[in-house]
Amino acid sequence: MSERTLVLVKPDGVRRGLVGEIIGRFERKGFALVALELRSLARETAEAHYDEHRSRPFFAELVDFITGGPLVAIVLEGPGAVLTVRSMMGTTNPAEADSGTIRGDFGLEIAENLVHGSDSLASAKREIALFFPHIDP
Ligand code: 3AN
Repeated sequence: MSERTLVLVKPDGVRRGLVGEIIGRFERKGFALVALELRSLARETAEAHYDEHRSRPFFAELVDFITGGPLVAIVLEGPGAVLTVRSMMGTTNPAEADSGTIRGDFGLEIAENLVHGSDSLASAKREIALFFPHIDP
């Protein structure tokens, strides 16, 4: 079934010039671009986005990082988008991610892991509404 999911090219990906590479992978896979914007996140938006991690020791570092420069927010659409995007990203820690995944090919550190993708359909709906309130999640 066709789904929508939220993808972020995080500030490290933008800084390193990997926006085209990362979006290109999703385009070549066959996903449709529904929304795409370069923007800097307000602290409140970042804290809402990462709400589930609020009690984790790395929360402040995570919010500093994600608000530390422009990122690219994208809504992608396609069959099974949530799971397929997650598999194309690779595991959270890039040092352990498989080659052929975005994190496996371009990352080394967990705190700078280049991309975000919604981890469930429910998260996708919540995150799309947070980033693109005018778009149907
Ligand atoms: P994913 O991004 O693969 O869904 P989550 O949801 O477990 O991973 O973590 C959200 C974000 O929090 C990660 N993308 C990563 O940037 C950051 N993060 C997770 N674990 C750590 C950690 N141990 N140290 C620093 N940052 C972390």
